[in-house]
Amino acid sequence: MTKIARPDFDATLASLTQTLVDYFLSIGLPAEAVEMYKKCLLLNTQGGKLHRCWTVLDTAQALKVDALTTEQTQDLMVLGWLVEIQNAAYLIWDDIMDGSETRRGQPCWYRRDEIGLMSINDGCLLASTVFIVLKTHFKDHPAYHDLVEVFRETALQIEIGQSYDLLTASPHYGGLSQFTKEKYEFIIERKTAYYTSYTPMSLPLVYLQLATPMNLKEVYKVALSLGQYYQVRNDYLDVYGDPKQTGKAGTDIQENKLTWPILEALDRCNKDQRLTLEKFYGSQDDQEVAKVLAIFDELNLKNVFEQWENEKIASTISMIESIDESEGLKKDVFNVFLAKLDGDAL
Ligand code: GPP
Ligand code: MG
Ligand code: MG
Ligand code: MG
Repeated sequence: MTKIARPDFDATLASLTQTLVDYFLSIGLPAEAVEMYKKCLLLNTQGGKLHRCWTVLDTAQALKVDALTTEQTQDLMVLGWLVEIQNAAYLIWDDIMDGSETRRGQPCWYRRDEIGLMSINDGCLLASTVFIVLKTHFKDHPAYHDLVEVFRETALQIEIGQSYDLLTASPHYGGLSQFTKEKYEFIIERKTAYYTSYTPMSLPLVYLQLATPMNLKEVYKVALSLGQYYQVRNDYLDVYGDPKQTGKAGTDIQENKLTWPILEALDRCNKDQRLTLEKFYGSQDDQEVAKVLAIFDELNLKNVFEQWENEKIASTISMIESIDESEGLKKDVFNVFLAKLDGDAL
């Protein structure tokens, strides 16, 4: 098999899209609705770095002693797209729940005039798409049921994480005194780490039938650490990222989110700063938000993040070094993932 490049992924999506269009037409969905679905699928899977797609393929390549066959490579690219499509559904819903304006440099899907609340159903359709493709593409694969299970479990984990993310951010929840590191760790393990790193790394293990309980446990351990890094950086960039680079404007302060910057600020602030944070965190007013940002700056959160980041990467690397490879897992799976963690790819 020749080396895979971005156009190969694009071609796989084009062919998947055609399969889905044919499927919807065959069950009688009117052509104009099929056209809308197609637009939704294509627009909501564009603009990202396909980080999860690549992880599925790279992980499989790192796991296999022999080169992957052409058929295996194709299948893995399809599985990668399914992770992206499931992600696209959750991003549509997340942007509604977080009151976001932009995603990947475009207005959020629900913000488009012609879409609005139809976006909720569009997210449902994208989420269902995953299972249509699994059935049409993998029903004869020996691990079919396990593949289905990966996506079902992923959905549940994201939803559990999101529910606690929303509950803790609610103005009825009890305020900053209720924010703890333990709650934060629960949220990010479920809403992000699971689907961002564990799902794309465990899918190839399942597909290649290397998913022993020990291998999955080892993958989970490192995937959790990588996913924590990913979400802490996502939280940091929500405050300090350049929207031109991240493609989105932050909303975490306005939405009263339990995130890394506020936890670090609460840990470091004096009494006066704490009073200001308590008063203005969660405000929709730009000037009040600026007061929160000023305290983040006073507390040097940029430096705190840099230090946290270096320590997290170092501890993840030493975790990778201790991975048990005796049942076919390879340390390279994680090194490849680590090497790609530049910029915000959510
Ligand atoms: C990332 O949180 C988590 C998700 C996108 C999962 C959404 C789950 C649902 C059940 C809808 P985030 O809000 O910090 O991401 P971003 O910063 O990209 O908006
Ligand atoms: Mg969000
Ligand atoms: Mg969110
Ligand atoms: Mg975020």
